[in-house]
Amino acid sequence: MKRMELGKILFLLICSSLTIAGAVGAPPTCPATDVGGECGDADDWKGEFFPGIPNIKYEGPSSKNPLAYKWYNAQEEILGKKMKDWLRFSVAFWHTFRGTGGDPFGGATKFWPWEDGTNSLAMAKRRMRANFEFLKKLGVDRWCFHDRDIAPDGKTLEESNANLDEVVALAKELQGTEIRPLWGTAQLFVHPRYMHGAATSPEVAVYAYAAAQVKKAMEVTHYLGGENYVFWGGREGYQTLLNTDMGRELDHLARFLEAAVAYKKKIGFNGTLLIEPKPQEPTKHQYDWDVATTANFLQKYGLFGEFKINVECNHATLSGHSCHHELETARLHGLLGNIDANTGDPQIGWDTDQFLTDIGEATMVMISVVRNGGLAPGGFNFDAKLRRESTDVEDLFIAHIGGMDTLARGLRNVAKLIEDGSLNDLVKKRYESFDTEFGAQIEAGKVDFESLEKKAMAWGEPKVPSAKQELAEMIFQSAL
Ligand code: XUL
Ligand code: CO
Repeated sequence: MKRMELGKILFLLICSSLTIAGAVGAPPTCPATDVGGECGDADDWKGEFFPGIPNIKYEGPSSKNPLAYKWYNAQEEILGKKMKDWLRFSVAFWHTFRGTGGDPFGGATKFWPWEDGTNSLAMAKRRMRANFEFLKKLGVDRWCFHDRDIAPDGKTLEESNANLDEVVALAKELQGTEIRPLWGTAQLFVHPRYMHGAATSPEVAVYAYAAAQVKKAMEVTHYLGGENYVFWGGREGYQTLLNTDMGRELDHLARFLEAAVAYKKKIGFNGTLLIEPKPQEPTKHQYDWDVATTANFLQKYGLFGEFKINVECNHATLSGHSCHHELETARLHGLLGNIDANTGDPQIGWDTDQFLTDIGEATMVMISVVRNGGLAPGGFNFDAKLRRESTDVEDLFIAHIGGMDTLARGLRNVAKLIEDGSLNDLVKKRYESFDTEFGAQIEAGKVDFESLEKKAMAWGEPKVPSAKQELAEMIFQSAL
């Protein structure tokens, strides 16, 4: 075949697949023009958003009801605290109420009945009402949001702020006395102005715009009684070092965070500031690569003590660590503040943001949380979404119930491991040679190289015992 013809065929194939991708998906179930129907351009909504869904209750492990908790029993005490106080669950507004099921190869698959296909203020308010009905039915009293998830961008910063104020006023009313944001944040990665970064953009006007957005997002988080504020630097990184002054960008990021600390104090916001590491995606390299990198950054710029870390499990695995490793690293630095509870897929190399269903992983996560004495004022934010193919409203409930039960089961397993004590004994035994007088002197920093050399000569070749890894794994498994 001639090259020209082959090119033509390829071109036609590409065009037809693009047409297919563009055509997939039903129209919104509630078109914006449907003014006479259930969803007009007002934010009101007749009846319930989730009419077939009851308030979710604990029914115990033998229950077969998908709309009930089998392991999460909010008021039950485990290891000296109520389950609800260990777990402090939160719903992520962006996934649950703005997730469309779209991916790079296809558009939306989810058209919730209350959506009218617009990003209007009226729609934002109606969505907020759906959010609070969802939280109440689930029995969860925390939620997390980005400024631009909950209210539409305006033509100017002033207009965006006014939109946000209007939606936040409604959220405040709907929160009542029970519900509060676990954390708020500013979305500094979707708008094209942030394509080179926000705090690390080489454009000073972008740096200023980002600061203004964070200032406002901190104000509304404070106003809503939020307990934390998150910085996730999705575009704070680089695509190539050939065009990047990394030293200058890191300095800018530190100045930006210093200014945020100063503003937090100025407005009397007592919430914890959290940095959420992620190694890459959307940038090729994100500056807050993992917990250790972030801890070092905080130390270098004198910000230690002002920030804690929000560990996201799927980000942990993207950086080549386990979630447990990241949690333990954060905990040992005194930086463990919050968990974005999700998981990745071992066969897919990107941030799939799935609900955690692996009981072993959940147990390891809860080992760190229990060692940390809990997460408060942080908690578990379900930064997790339904699969593209899950399109029923009830799937939103099932996914959260599953995630909550998995972590609750992890907590119960930790209690079993602690009660049994043999895993703890195994670890303790491995280090018992340091529980001697000489070992204690080493740990106290009182032994120099000359004394160590003398001991080495006196003791001769050390007898090195087994690590007992398989036994440790067997004990761990027996608690699941
Ligand atoms: C992105 C991510 C964000 C942050 C908040 O990977 O995790 O949703 O949690 O900006
Ligand atoms: Co996250």
